[in-house]
Formats: sequence, structure tokens, C-alpha cells
Amino acid sequence: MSEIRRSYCGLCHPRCGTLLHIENGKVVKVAGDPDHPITRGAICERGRLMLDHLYHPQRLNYPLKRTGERGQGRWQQVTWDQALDEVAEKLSSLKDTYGAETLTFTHGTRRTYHWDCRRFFNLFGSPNTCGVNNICFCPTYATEYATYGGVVMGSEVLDAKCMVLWGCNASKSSPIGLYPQLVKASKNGAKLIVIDPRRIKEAEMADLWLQIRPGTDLALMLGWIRLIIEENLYDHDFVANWTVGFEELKAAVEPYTPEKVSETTSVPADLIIEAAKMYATVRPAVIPFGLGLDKQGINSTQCARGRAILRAITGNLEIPGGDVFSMAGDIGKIHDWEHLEMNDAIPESQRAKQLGADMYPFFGFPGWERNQKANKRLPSGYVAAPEAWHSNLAHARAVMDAIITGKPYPVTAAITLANNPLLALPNTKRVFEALQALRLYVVMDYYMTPSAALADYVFPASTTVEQPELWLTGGFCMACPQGIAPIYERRNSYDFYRGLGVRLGQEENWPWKTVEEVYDYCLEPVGLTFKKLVDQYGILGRMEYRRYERFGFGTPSGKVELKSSIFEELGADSLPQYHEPVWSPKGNPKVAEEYPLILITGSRFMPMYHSEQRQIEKARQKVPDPLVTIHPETAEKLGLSTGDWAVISTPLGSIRQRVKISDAIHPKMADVQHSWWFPERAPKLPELFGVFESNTNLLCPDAPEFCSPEIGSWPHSALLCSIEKED
Ligand SMILES: Nc1nc2c(c(=O)[nH]1)N[C@H]1C(S)=C(S)[C@@H](COP(=O)(O)OP(=O)(O)OC[C@H]3O[C@@H](n4cnc5c(=O)[nH]c(N)nc54)[C@H](O)[C@@H]3O)O[C@H]1N2
Ligand SMILES: Nc1nc2c(c(=O)[nH]1)N[C@H]1C(S)=C(S)[C@@H](COP(=O)(O)OP(=O)(O)OC[C@H]3O[C@@H](n4cnc5c(=O)[nH]c(N)nc54)[C@H](O)[C@@H]3O)O[C@H]1N2
Ligand code: SF4
Ligand SMILES: [Mo]
Repeated sequence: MSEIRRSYCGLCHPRCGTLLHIENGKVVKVAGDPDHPITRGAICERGRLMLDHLYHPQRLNYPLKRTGERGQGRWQQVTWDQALDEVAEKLSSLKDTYGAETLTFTHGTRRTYHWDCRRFFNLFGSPNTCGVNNICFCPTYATEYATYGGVVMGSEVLDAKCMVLWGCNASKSSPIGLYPQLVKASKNGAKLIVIDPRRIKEAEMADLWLQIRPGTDLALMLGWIRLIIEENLYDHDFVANWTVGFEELKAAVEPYTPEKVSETTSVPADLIIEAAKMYATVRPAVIPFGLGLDKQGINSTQCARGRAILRAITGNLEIPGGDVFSMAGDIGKIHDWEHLEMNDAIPESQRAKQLGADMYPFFGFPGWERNQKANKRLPSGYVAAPEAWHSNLAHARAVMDAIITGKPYPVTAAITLANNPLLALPNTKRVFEALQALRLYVVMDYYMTPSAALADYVFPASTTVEQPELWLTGGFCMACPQGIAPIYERRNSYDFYRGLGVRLGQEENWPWKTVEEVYDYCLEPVGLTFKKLVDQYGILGRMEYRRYERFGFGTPSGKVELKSSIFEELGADSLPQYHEPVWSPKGNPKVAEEYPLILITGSRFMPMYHSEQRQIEKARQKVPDPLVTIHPETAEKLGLSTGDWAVISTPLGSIRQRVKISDAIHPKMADVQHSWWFPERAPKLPELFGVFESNTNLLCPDAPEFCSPEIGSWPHSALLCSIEKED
């Protein structure tokens, strides 16, 4: 029997619509769904690997319980009931001894529901969920809420006349979403400015390419702001009526003359001026999100402020073809993720124990609570309330330290779901030491990863085609249909958290037996069920621009805060100022002597998604080994040729990767791929899938002096390294 069923791909964020061709109960082909209103039949090179992933022989299909020593690769297959019973019992006992804050959670980029995790933790009473958010999107998310009470989820690229791609390599990172839009807009005559230390594909099609020295973007932004004010290119009406702090901003950017900024950034002064003028005068203009800013450590929070300020003073916020964040129409009425998180359930006394909040004042409860309060001045559903998942976390380093030292209190248990902390978090050795020290470590994943291999219990996760999902983006609420029933004993994360929750006395707060029932509840306010929404694919938001004219902005002042009152109240810099990265030729000439190359890591490449796809043969045929890219001149100086194995070192450690030579990178730089491990290697210590061999995060520091003072964003870019040929 054969049939075609609708489903979706979740191998990265966009949730592209797919059609599953099924024969005798088995999926034999996955194609794009041409009727999908957003993705219209497109799927990318990674999406085409869905079948290989779905039936991969190394997939986890049953819960496993550790039998030998931790990390020795000895497991016993157990039932879901047994595994959940035992984990719940242990959590309960650890909570009795040490308090709820003894349980932590590590997360990666949003891959699955996540509000279920937050709900579970709020009900359990632990404020200590932590993970990669400090460097991924959240400096942007939390900071934009503080600045204008919302976050730009969708720049209206297709209608823009000028696009600034700032630290974003969309052709590699967003092949179905942003990239085709850039190409289309560019063909229609929109200007493109690319600010990237590498000559990426987009730089080759750009009107202007600014080859910036990594980590100096904030200086460039402040230079642009100064010039735009000085040359009278700002939107006078908007600034006068809808912003606060303009005069203070003007004073703060005074030192950032084109000459000075040129010296800091290595971008020629005339190019700085030309680009600033182009951005300010060719309207409407967009600056989409780019991780190149979020992942640069010390300046990252203020880079997000700088970008937000640029959008505001040029009048590009909330206009057609600009950077928009409000939602109109029925979408705003749907119970969203923030609603499901149950953030009111965690008592004040437990909030106060959040690890890292004493060091980084803006990121945890204090910043989030202020953003929440400001959002409440708007009519409900106008702009989504800030999700705790995205902007309210413990700091990963503080959590790892507490696990290892027991200070300020013992953290003894951790759950990891949809994350690979040994690959994703910086300072891998420290993370390893922490995972080893846990009394209880629980992982839910698709595969046995290096992190999962250290767990006490491992739960098998269902693939997106085996589970439904309600996916809310800025302008579209999408119903993603479950294609097939989960195979073997794989389950979704809701089943996992509900299973634990009901065993830990949270039953009344998990009234819905399945995740579909949750979505029916979410859709009640708009009179739909999940099934009905699937039939119509989703609800498209009705765009309504400049709604601030009716309601103001969701900030304490109701205006765009060029000078941030929330930052000021929390003791953070209320106006951006540039700081030299800690490891840089200028910031630390002594370190630079030994480590002369500027290191950037993690530039996206296809078909891999972070640490995934390493076990998928077709993906490994394309990228068999980890690659470090250097300039031909640099290679020659170091006696390196294409394909050589090289040792890359920072003061923190050394790794090995294969040499790729390209003149798209500056001679003084090295670009190192991230998240490499080797599923073909021994699944136990000491080798642990080769996780200590080519993993970039053995090189990246996370100590406070490297982190942004407001949020604690650590650097995965703008560092220093040395490279030599492997013996
Ligand atoms: N050096 C360096 N480090 C970086 C970065 C960088 O640029 N340079 N980038 C950072 C960024 S931006 C991010 S977002 C992080 C990413 O960090 P992570 O999101 O942790 O990325 P992965 O390493 O792919 O780990 C995801 C794990 O979740 C599993 N998984 C995927 N989907 C699901 C699911 O639906 N359910 C369950 N249970 N498991 C699932 C995968 O099999 C994989 O093992 O890495 C960060 N780390
Ligand atoms: N193929 C693939 N796609 C992905 C992912 C993946 O793992 N693989 N991960 C997803 C995730 S979670 C994220 S967050 C996004 C990120 O996707 P992007 O926003 O595109 O981020 P990156 O590719 O990390 O870096 C973007 C650019 O920043 C540049 N850069 C590095 N340092 C600096 C700097 O100091 N200043 C400036 N101006 N530029 C700098 C790099 O050269 C790179 O071209 O990608 C998503 N898409
Ligand atoms: S862009 Fe590719 S990997 Fe991401 S959801 Fe779409 S098809 Fe899947
Ligand atoms: Mo990310």
C-alpha cells in the first residue's frame, strides 16, 4: 500500500513543509510540499537527508540505563516507565537533600518544544536552566526588548531597498529562509552592504563589502551613528516623538570619528562613510540578525543595542520593507510559548538562587522581569511577551562551577535535551569535568553523542516527522503535521517532561495527555483545533505597521530607549561603548606574539547543523574531516598545503583540523569549523568519540573577563590562535 502524507522537516529552524511517500508503512521518499504557503516545495540539502536520519542504524530507539562506570559505554535497555520512575525518584531525593536548585538543564538552539522544559523547571522550582542562549540570539532578543519592547523576527527583506548583512552568512546558514530573499531583493535593485571579515558569497554580490577586523563591530556601529547624526541623516520626526536619550547618545558617540573607527576596525574611512550614508539614505532598509555579532563575547550585548539604535534613528522600525516586530490579527490571541512556560509558578525565593545572576545583571530574572513588566503596558497580543526560555537563564559557566565545587550550593543533577554540551559550550574541559561530577545526568537525543555517553539514563527522541508541532514565528503560526507514528520507542519531549512531571506531583499542571491536546488548548481563543489548523497549514498574521502610534513601545518610557533605563537600573552601561576584545593584537600584544592569528569559529557550512549529521554517510562524503581555513600567504609562511593536518592552539588548548586554503579570508585570520566529533570512534572514555581531538570549544574561553558584562556572552569569535603543521 502506498500513500503520501504531509509532514515537515525539523533539521533546522524554518520547519519546511514536506511530503512523505510511504510504502507498506515505511517512508521511502521525502520531498518538499509545493502547497506549503511559506516554503512552497523547497527543501535544502540537509532536509534531503531526512530519510537517512529517520532510519539510521545508530539511532537511539529505546531508553538506556548505564550499567558500568560513567562513560564506559555499558548500557542496559529499560522501559520508559522504569527509566522515568527511577529518574523521578532520584530527582525527588536530591531535591529533598539539596533543594530544587540542585537540578540544572542544558539546552542548545531551539530544536523542539522547549516551553515544556521551562514549565517542568518552574514547577520543580529550579531557576537553573542554562545553555547556549547567552551567545545565540538572546543578546539580540533580550536587548531589543529592553530597547524597544519587541524583537525583530522578520526583516522585510523582499520589500527593502537596502540590506545590511552584518555578521550573517545566509547562503550557508539560511538556505531556504533569508538567502533566497536576499538574492531576489538584490536582483530587484536593492542595495546590499556586507560586513564580514570573510569574503563570503554574499560579499561577492554586494554593493559594498566591509572586511572588518573581528570583534570591532560595535566601534563601526558607533561610527555610523555619529556620522548619521552629524550629517543630519536621521529621522527627525521619529527621533523627536518616539525616542528618549538622543542627546546622551550623541555625546556618547562623539569619539567615534571615521578615522578612529577605521584604525580600530581596519575598514578604510571612506568606505565607512559611504556605507553609513547608504544605510541612512536608501530606505526602507533592514539589518537582519547575524550571529557574527552575538558570538563575539565582550561587545556582543552592546552590538545588539547598536544595531537596534541604528534601526530606530534611521526610521526603519515598524515600517513596510523595514525591521518589524509587532503582530497583528488573530496570531496575537493564540496562547503562545511564554504562556505555556508557567513562569509565575516559580517562587521568588527560588528565583533569587539563579546561578550567574550576581555577575551578569541583565540576563536572568532581573532583566527578564523588567522586560516583562514593560511589555504589560501594551494591549495583550500586540507584541509577544518576552519568553523566559529566550532571555532568562542561569549562566552555563556558573552552573558548571557549582557542579564541580559545590559552591555557592551543590548542583548535582542535570537534564540535557536537544543539546550536545561538550560540543556547543565553550571551555570543553570544564564542561567535561562538570558532567563527570554529576550525581544524576539524563540525556534525551536522537543518537548516542559524546555528551549522552556520560549520562546515567538516555531517552530516545522522535524525529520531527514522527511528532506534531505548533510553530509560531513573527508573522505566521504554522501547524506542522505529524507524518508517521513514532517508530520503536521514540517519543517527543512533551511526553518526557509530562512523564517526569506527573511522577513528581505536578499532575494537575499537565492536564493534556498528548501534545496535540496542548495545541488544541493554545488555539481555543481563535476557535480552531490543531487538526483544523493543519488542514489550512496555519494562520498568516496581518501586518499592521507603526502600531506604536496607537500604543507606544513596550519599554518603561513607552518609547525607543536609545539610553536604556533597564540597563541603567541594573547597573549596566545604558549607552554603548566599545571595548577591545581581550585576546586581540591590540588588546593583548603579549598573547598575540605567541598566537598571531585572529581566530573565528563556527562559520556555518552545509549540510552539517552544529554537531549533527556526522554519522550520516552522505553528509560525511561531502565534508569528511574538520577544516581550518587560512589564506594562501599564511599557508605558505607556515609551510602548510591543502589537506595537511594542522594543530591549532590558543592559551586554553590545542586541536587538529585539516587545512583548507582560500583567499576569501584575511592573511591574519583563521576560520575553524565547530562541533566536530567522530561517531565512528570508540563510544567510551578516554576516546569518547574523539570529542577532545578537533572540537573548537577546547580553544574558546568562558571566564568573566572574556564575557559581555550584561549577559555573560562568551566569545566564539574574535580570539587569537597559532597554527602549525602536525608532526
Ligand atoms: N565554537 C563555537 N561553538 C558554538 C557556535 C559557534 O559558532 N562556534 N555556535 C553556537 C550556537 S549559535 C549554537 S545555537 C549552539 C548549538 O548547539 P546545540 O543546539 O547543542 O547543537 P548540537 O551540537 O547540534 O546539539 C544538538 C543535539 O540535539 C539533538 N537533537 C536535535 N533535535 C532534537 C530534538 O528534537 N529532540 C532531542 N531530544 N534532541 C534533538 C541532536 O542530535 C544533537 O545531539 O552551538 C554554539 N556553539
Ligand atoms: N548549515 C548550518 N546552518 C545553520 C547552523 C549550522 O550549524 N549549520 N546553525 C544555525 C544557528 S543555531 C545559527 S545561530 C545561525 C547562525 O548563522 P549566521 O548568522 O550566518 O552565523 P555564522 O555562520 O556563525 O557567522 C556569520 C558570519 O559572521 C562572520 N563573523 C565572525 N566573526 C565576526 C565578527 O567579529 N564580526 C562580523 N561582522 N562578522 C563576523 C563569519 O565570517 C560568518 O560569515 O545558523 C543557523 N543555520
Ligand atoms: S532549511 Fe533544510 S534542514 Fe532546515 S527545515 Fe528546511 S529543509 Fe529542513
Ligand atoms: Mo545558534
